[in-house]
Amino acid sequence: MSRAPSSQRLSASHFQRLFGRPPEAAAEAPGRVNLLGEHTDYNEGFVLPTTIPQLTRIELARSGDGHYRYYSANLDQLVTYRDGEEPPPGFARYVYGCIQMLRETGFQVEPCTCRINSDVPIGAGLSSSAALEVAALRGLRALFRLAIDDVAIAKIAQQAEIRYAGVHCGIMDQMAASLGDARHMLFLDTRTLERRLVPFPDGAEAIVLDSGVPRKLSDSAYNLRRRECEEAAQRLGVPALRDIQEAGDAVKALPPPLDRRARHVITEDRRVLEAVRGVSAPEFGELMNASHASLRDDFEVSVPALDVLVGILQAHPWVFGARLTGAGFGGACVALIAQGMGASVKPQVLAAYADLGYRGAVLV
Ligand code: NG1
Repeated sequence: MSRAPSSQRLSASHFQRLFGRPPEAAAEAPGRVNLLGEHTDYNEGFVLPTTIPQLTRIELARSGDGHYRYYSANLDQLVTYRDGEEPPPGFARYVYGCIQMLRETGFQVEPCTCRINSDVPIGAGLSSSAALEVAALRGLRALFRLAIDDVAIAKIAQQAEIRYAGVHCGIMDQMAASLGDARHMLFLDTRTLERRLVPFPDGAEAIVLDSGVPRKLSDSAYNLRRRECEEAAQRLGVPALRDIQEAGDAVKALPPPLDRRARHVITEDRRVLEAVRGVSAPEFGELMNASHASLRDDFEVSVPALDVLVGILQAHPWVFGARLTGAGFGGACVALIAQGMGASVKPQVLAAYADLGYRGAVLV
């Protein structure tokens, strides 16, 4: 009989102390970082995320007494509610949303208890919410033996995020957490959900650095960008910007800033399609650099600190390319670097960033 790793034994006994019974099921799901394809998922376009080593873990059991009890080890917080009640906004709302969505989809879910523990950084653009949703849905699938596949888990997780966390997001994060892996990039068509795991360019790996700038305005600006893209698509007479392949005369004739917004989405989709043709690490890096310029100039979602950090990364001899990742307005940068060089690149880049008065951090 194999022994559980010590951290698992510890948390299982913590679960027992919390709820007076051992867990009946356990699951986990990773955070993600997007290499290319930013602000394309809600335009039904292409994305290229990979998963990160940090995970959200969940242990679960039936509660047997009509109560739902969710414990967050990170927050040391226990939230309790009964059917007909709603938990307050926060981590419990994500689990609640997943259960509500499972029921709406026709699955039977009984009241349960769960313990959640995560090392996915929160609010850094690494999709801690998708990791929690997918971990919760995997755990509920195991506990109640639900016949539900990984794509359905991603779709239900996305609906939980939209309906119960109030974030009108695309499906990239949940698909990455449910179907991605850390050794590959997940090439995903967000319209058809066709997907393929593609290897990293030879001799390259990804690192992620936090700019230290919180993503304050991102919710309202994100929704504004969505509306601008929808309006551009409508004026161009297509269901979504994904349907335009060239930033030609019709795009140029759009009123500003819709012309620039559309140009970003169209060129970004092309960069993803180019990247999965099997390009070299330097070519992939060039596509990332072009993506950052487009996010900064056409989509206008960068901030000075992100431009500074990306500039330092791009100038480093072991870096093939770098750009902001996630929605923007602060948060993290992703870089493709020579394999095995992270231990020297990360401190050198952060020291140069600190010399300019900023305080960054290593995320991956
Ligand atoms: P981040 O910023 O990593 O949370 C957000 C959206 C994604 C995608 C990117 C931009 C949420 C939960 N996720 O990601 O779906 O649209 O922005 O490419 O809002």
